[in-house]
Amino acid sequence: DPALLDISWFTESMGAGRPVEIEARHRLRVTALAPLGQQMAPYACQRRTPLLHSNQPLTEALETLAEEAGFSGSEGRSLAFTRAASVLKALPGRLSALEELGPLPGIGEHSRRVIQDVLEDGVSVEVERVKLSERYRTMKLFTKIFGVGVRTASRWYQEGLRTLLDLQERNTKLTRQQQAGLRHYDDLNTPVERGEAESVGRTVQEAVQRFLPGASVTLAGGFRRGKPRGHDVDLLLTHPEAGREAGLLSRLVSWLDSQGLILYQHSQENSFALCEGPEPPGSRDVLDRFERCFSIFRLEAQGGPGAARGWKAVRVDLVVAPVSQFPFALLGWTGSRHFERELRRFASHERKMVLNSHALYDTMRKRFLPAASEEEIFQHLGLEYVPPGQRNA
Ligand code: DCT
Ligand code: MG
Repeated sequence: DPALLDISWFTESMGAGRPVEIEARHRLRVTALAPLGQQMAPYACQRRTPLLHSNQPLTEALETLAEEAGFSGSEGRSLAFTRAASVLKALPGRLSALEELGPLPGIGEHSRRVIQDVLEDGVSVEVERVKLSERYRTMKLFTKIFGVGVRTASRWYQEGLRTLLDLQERNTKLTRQQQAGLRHYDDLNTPVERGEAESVGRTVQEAVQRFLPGASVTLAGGFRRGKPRGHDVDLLLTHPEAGREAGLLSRLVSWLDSQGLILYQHSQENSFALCEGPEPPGSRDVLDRFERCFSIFRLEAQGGPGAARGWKAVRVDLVVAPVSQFPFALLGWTGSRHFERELRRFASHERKMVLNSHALYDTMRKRFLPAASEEEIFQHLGLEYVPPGQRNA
């Protein structure tokens, strides 16, 4: 019972002279807390992780270190901090002492130290130092440009570039995508509100009906998990009759473009073929293989920063999935990133299956396992269904 877990209010307000009651409450505390480490399932996809949780300062500190490790190319270290943060997000209440954690899976020594510092001092000196460091700040500035990843940002940093102005003044070679990213930097780093995402969804839905009546447009990503704002709009397109979706994306994007709604776009074709068999896990970003359009929409402003100008640039990903792959695409595109990573790890390590956004492959029985819904995919994996709002790992 979550209510029993946080009894610090009780211990703090305990007066003297009531020893019997105190002892009874202490027993409660012990029995309520001891199983916590055992109750916490090792994979994030076995846990329920709500959007709002009680350990924000701790998870923020750990996620800063995860980000910093990613900036330095230490993927393993980054993952360790991400895992620790994810475990804390699933705790039923606020952590007030490190001991309460017990033998929780996935929280290593370094993470424990950070947690202890934040619990005791309110901040971690290590995290504060990272946040102030020139390298971290520059990497953050550069990787927030659409089309700039860690490798490019790192190269620029090594070349001595520090500001967006540096990029322009020193005539740094930029891709068309990065140029668009720089041009719309402020807009693209202003959160997309749910209302804006829904508005983009309606626009796309209306346009899609012109070319393919009956096709559906689904808002995935963080918004499907209940987030009130996000960094982009992730839309999945499909049609209930197999094959009808072919050719839809290029016609859709051309039309949107002709209406002046597209500020930037590049599309890629579907490169996934079931007959090839499954790809080895981790061989390539599996989300890359649908017919997909990376775009920047020109959204009529509904107040907010773009109001005076009348419009705002918004990042939109359009992804087309054949209906047979749709549940896999929906599961893969709903996230969170860490939840997805853990689902794939669980599938491979615990079930000898390969899961990606197209299909689920059973390597023991050497066959694909079809699914008509997300629920069926969880069933194939022998996992309890986790609704989107609880996938905020
Ligand atoms: N995804 C994933 N692995 C990746 C990239 C994406 O599993 N390497 C999934 C998880 C979420 C979904 O795709 C959409 O990605 P984002 O838009 O980056 O994430 P988000 O949760 O929607 O976050 P935001 O609210 O910031 O857009
Ligand atoms: Mg998103």
